[in-house]
Amino acid sequence: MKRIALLGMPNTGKSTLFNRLSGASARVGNWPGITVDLMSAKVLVGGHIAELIDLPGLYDLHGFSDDEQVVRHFLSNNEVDLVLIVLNSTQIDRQLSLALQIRSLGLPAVLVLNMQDEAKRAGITFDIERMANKISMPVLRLSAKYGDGCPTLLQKAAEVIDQQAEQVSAADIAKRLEADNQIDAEMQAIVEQSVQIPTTLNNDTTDNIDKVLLHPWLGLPIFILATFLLFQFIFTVGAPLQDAMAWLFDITRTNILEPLLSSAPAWLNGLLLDGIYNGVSTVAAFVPIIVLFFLVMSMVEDSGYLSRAAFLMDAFMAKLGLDGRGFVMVLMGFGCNVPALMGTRVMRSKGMRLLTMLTIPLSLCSARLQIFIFMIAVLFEPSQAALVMFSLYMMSLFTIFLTAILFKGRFENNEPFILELPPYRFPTARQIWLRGWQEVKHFLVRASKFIIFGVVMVWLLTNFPNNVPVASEGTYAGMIGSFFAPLLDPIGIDTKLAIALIFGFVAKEIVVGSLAVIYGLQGDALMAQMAGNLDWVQGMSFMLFSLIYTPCLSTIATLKSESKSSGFMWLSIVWSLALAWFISFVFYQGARALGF
Ligand SMILES: Nc1nc2c(ncn2[C@@H]2O[C@H](COP(=O)(O)OP(=O)(O)OP(=O)(O)O)[C@@H](O)[C@H]2O)c(=O)[nH]1
Ligand SMILES: [Mg+2]
Repeated sequence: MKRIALLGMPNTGKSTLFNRLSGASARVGNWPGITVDLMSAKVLVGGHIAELIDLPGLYDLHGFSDDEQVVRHFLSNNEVDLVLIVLNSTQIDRQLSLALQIRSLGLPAVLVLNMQDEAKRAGITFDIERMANKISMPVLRLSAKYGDGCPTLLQKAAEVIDQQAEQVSAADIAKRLEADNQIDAEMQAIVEQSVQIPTTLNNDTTDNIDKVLLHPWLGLPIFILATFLLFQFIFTVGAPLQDAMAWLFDITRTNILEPLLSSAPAWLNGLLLDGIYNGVSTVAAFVPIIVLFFLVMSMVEDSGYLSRAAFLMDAFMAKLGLDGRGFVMVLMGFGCNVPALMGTRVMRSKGMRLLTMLTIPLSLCSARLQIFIFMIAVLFEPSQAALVMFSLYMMSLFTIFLTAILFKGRFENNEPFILELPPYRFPTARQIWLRGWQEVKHFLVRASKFIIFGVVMVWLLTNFPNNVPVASEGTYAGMIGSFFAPLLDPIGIDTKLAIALIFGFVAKEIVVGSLAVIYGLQGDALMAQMAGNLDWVQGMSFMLFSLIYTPCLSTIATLKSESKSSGFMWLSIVWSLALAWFISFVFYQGARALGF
């Protein structure tokens, strides 16, 4: 099978083109460093079935960040039949150097001048014949986002592959990667002779927006307000959808499942309905909110505002031993901590990378969001919901900053970094849809992996031994709860909550499902029962603990694999457990002392 690799600088649209050509859904975003690992898919090129490979962006073939090494390692170990060099046409004067570096490897290549739509708007024109002559490889114009030029690209790619006499071996490439060349002069000559760039680029819209959004003292308040409004929006639209889902699951149970299972043995009935169905449906009711959350997230990621957030926070983050990129990883962590941890690969300094990785698990991910939405609905008035939610996000940031300050001495860093501010963009409906669908799939995979396992375990622990009342002190769950009571009593967490927390260590998605199983109820009945059992101080203490302690096993596994150190993984686990307990303790005892 032929192998085609996409190479280019970060944020040039490689993954967008990959998705276009293959129909896959690699993650796309207006931030350099979204792709950190290989992704491959099959495509039909001329008469060949080819493997198309999306790679992380790189500034330099000889760069030494972890994601640049991924590319080098790939080229040194795989025979490649064609390289598609993807450039951002509006930055051709800076990006052509990489194309020349790649050319010097001697691989068959096609130069793809992407983002033609933006180049046209900026008034940049290309003489592609001339450029092709100069650079001695086919050159073509394309817009991956809108799909213009893709058929021509496939045609050209097929031609190049067909003409190719023999393959360059990976070992040869590895050798050539060692050698360095001087290509600045050649690059200048090509740009001068075959590209027309207006002396002043008309990037007016972006500049005008930035005048406001990057305003020295309005910038941050605007950022905070915008974040607040986005969450407010997600709740206002999402909460009724969630209610509707819960109601649907409820009537399905009473009208269909209960009659259907009425003749089954009591234990089976209990396991299926009070265990699996209650648990899974309580969690599944959150799907609309999660989808909505990621739709908004995909718009934010594609807008280019992340880089502005990095810019606004950079000076502050530097005081904490981090930089603006760390803040963006934390924002990405609001979606899911795992890709955020992998996103730190763009950092070249090991110390900075580890310090950032230590803070990311404290970022309030969408799985924890479910717990909070649920507990807030149980314990607070609807009018208070947004404020409580917002305070939890602030708490998440506070613990992140605190962690960085406390540990910055241990992780030295001296990496200067230059922040690029890409133009503002708006995702196409197709991009938003791809992302939303991707997240739903991810959720379902996790659900089948963790949630069903979790709720069945919780059901077993709360129903056995079966000579005592369900979920009472005498059950296995009760015994575990009593064991941890000396630790959890001082922070107001009772046995039922304790069991949910223990399973929450596996994945936060289990927590709400476990509560449903432990209480043997779902929907409104569950909420009413819990509201009667807990007061808001206990609920808040539970939320604080859930917020801060280790998010899930996947995060732990990623921490270990990215840091290549079990010691670091344990540091993260122990630190977050200790911090979670301490903050819950201070809150709970403080609130009680004040008479709440
Ligand atoms: N206007 C315009 N935007 C594009 C085009 N192609 C990609 N983009 C946008 O450019 C941004 C970066 O796209 P990605 O596909 O994630 O870029 P990448 O090269 O894979 O980036 P890394 O994985 O970080 O190296 C996204 O906001 C895309 O929507 C295009 O042809 N025109
Ligand atoms: Mg990419």
